[in-house]
Amino acid sequence: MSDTPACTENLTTLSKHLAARGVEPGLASVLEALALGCKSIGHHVRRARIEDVVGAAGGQNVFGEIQEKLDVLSDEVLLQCLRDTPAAGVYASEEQEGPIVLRPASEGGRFAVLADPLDGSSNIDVAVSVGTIFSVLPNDRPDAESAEAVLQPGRNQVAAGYVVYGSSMVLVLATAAGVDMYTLDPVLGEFLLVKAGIEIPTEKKIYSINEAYTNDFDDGLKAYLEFAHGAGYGARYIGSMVADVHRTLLKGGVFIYPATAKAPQGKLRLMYEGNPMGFVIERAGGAASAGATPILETLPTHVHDRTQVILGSRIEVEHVTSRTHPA
Ligand code: P6P
Repeated sequence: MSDTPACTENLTTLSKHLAARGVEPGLASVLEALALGCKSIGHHVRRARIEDVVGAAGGQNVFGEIQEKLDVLSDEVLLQCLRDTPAAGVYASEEQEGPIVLRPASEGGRFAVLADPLDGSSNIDVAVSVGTIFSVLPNDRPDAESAEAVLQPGRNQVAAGYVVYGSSMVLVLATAAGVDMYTLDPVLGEFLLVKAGIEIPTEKKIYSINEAYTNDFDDGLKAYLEFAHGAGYGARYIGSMVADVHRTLLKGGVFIYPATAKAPQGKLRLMYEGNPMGFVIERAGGAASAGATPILETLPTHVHDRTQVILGSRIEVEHVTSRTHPA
């Protein structure tokens, strides 16, 4: 046996690590399709100004919000990637009126994918980090052929994650085995594993909330902010959920998007923002609350339901909910 040194190149690709994690091939194919779609979306985000895809598309989404050109493009990319994936049965997104049945569970469409194809897209024209958020549910209910198959609590997710289009393209993926982080190597065109088994710090004096809405906050949340201000907390708020949650996952702290007078159910969407981010944070050892109960326990009534989000380090979430929702 020659004594040449072992290769030190990081060649642990997403596909290789999913297999090593024991992720079953059908689910792995859906996650690899989402990763492919995000590589394409990230390419367009980086070239947004060059390709003149910054700005409004001229239409509105189902909420009457102005659709950015890249919102529409990103949604089409994910949909195309999943149409080409036999295990993908249903697709739903912030940009779609309702869920789309790609193929019945009876023909192999065993998973439902819900996505916010490009979260925070209004930040693109000022080059702030944005991202794609995705949630994967089993498409195994008796009514699997119907769009309602996606109306499941977040506890049912089999995988969830996000890609941050920032200084690098970072994929964070949570499965039953844990939370892993990959960075895109632009030369290889592969997401390479950079950290396996991420665990969120149990506490960190950072809170992330849009304090411009303080007058709308309930007394409990105002009491929390008074506590944080007096206990030497730092404030960090980017205004792009993927960026704020990614920082919270890696450094600890708490991210809060509460109910306000303007958004009495909260602004963020349950199925493709609260649930996937809650799954990632809980799998990393943190907590994700909708106020009185965990986000993942919420029973959805509609694919576009909204939710409060209080997520991050377990101790930091408790500092908030013990004041907003005392036992
Ligand atoms: P606000 C971006 O528009 C987004 O949907 C999330 O990415 C972000 O966390 C939130 O809205 C920011 O909302 O009201 O603070 O501007």
